[in-house]
Amino acid sequence: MSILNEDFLWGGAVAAHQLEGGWNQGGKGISVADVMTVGANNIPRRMTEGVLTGENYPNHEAIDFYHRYKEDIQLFNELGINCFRTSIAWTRIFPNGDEDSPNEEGLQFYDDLFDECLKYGIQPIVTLSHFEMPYHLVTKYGGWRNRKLIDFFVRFARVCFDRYKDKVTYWMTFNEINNQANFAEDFAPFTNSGIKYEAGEDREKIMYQAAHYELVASAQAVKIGHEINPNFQIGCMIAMVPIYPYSCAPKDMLASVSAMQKRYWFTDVHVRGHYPSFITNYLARKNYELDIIDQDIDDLSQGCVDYIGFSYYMSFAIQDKNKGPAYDYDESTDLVKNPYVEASDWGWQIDPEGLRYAMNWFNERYELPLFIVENGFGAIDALDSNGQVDDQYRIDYLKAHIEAMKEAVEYDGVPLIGYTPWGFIDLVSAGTGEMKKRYGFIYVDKDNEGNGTLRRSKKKSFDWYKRVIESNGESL
Ligand code: BGP
Repeated sequence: MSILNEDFLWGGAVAAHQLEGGWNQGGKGISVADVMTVGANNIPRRMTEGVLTGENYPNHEAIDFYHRYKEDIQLFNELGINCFRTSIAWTRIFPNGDEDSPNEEGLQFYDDLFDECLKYGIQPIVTLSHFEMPYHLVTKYGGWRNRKLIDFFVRFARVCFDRYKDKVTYWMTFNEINNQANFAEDFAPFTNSGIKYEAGEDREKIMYQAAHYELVASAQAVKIGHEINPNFQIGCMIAMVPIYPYSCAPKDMLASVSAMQKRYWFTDVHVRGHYPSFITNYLARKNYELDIIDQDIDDLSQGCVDYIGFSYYMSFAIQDKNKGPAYDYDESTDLVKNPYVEASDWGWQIDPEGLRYAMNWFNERYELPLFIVENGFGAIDALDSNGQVDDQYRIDYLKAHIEAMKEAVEYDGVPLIGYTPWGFIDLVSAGTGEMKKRYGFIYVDKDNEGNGTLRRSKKKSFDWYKRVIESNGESL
C-alpha cells in the first residue's frame, strides 16, 4: 500500500510563456517574456525595448503548444498524470493589462485547453501570474512599483476565477513571489514584478514596495476567489531554497536564520496575513517608508492562502561575514559552496534531503497543506544513435527527491497534496531562455537557435515516471 493518499496529485508543471508560443496570436498582447532575448555563456537574458531588434526571442514560438496542445495532452494522458500545472498568460486575457474588458479569444483558448485536459481526467492547476505580465504595464506604470497594478491584477484574477470556476479548483496567485528578494538588476524582469531599475535607485526599497502591492493584490484575489467559489483552494507559490549554515559556528547559524527570514517573509504574509516583526523592524531600520495604507492591512488579513505551493531544486549555504547582529543578507556575496553536495551544469546544488528539510520547515511554521509544484533537473540531453534520450541522471535526481518527499510524509507527518515536476515536456528556460537546458520526460526537437522540427518523443524517464504514477509513488 502506498504511503501517499489515493487522491494524491501526480502531474507536470509548465508556464504559459515558456511553452505556448503564439505570442501575437488570438489577440494576445506583448508580455515581458516576449521582449526577452536568449542568454548564454553566462550572459544574462535581456529585456529589450520593444521586439524589433532582430534578435532571437525564444518565447515567441516556444514549443508551439498553442497550436499543438491536443496532441501534447494525449501524450500527457499516456504518461498517466492526473493534474497539469500551467499558467494563464495575462496578455491573452488583458493584452495591455489595463483594458476595461477581457479578450474573448484568449478566454476561449483556456476554456478549450482545460476542457481537453478534463476530457482525460487531468485537472488543471493554475498559476495566475508566472513571469509574464503585460509589457505595457511596465512602460506605462513601472510594473509593480505602481499601486494601480493591484486593481489591474485583481480584475484579471476575477475574470479568470469567474470564467473557470467549474474547471479549476487549485490556483496560485504569483509564481515564486519571493524570487525578487535578491533584487538584482538583471533579475527583476524575470520575476512577476516587471520592474526595470534606473541608475541610482534604491532597488531594495523598490522591491519591498512592489512586493507589498503584489501581496495585497494576492490577498484581494484570494478573498474574491473564495466568494466566487468557496471550494477553491488558492495557494501562494514560493521558491524554496533552504539556506543552511555553513558550519555549526553560532554566527553561521544566525546568518542562516536571518537569510531565511529575508527570503521567506513573503510566506509569512501570505499565510498569516501580516508582516513578521523582523521585516517591520528591518524596514524601520532602513528608513524605508512604504506606501502601506490601513485598507492594505485589512486586505492582507482577509486573504490568507489555503495551501503552500513551492518549487524546490536546490539548497544554498551561508557563512557569517561579520555583519553584526542585524544581518543584512546579500545573495551575491554571502553564499558559499556546500562541500557535501554536487551541482548541476548550471551550478544548482543537488540536495534531495533538503526537500525533506524544506517540507518540515514549512510544516512546523505554518501547518498548512503543501504542494510541490516544481522540482526537476535541468540538463543537456544527448540523442543516441536511435534518436532516443537515455536520461538516467534525471531519473536518479527525481527518484531521490521523491524518496525524500515520501520520508517527510511518512516519518514527519507532513501533509502533501501533490507533486508536479517542472518542465515535464521540454520548454524554454526562464533563467537563460535556452532550449538546451531541458527538464522533460518528453523531448522536443528544437535547439537554442530556434531550429528543429518541434517533434515530440519520449525519453527514458517517460516510462519511469509513468510507473511511479501507476504505483502511487511505490515503484521508484
Ligand atoms: C523556476 C520557475 C520556472 C522554471 C524553473 C527552472 O524558477 O518558476 O519558470 O523555469 O525555475 O528554471 P530555469 O528555466 O531557469 O532552468
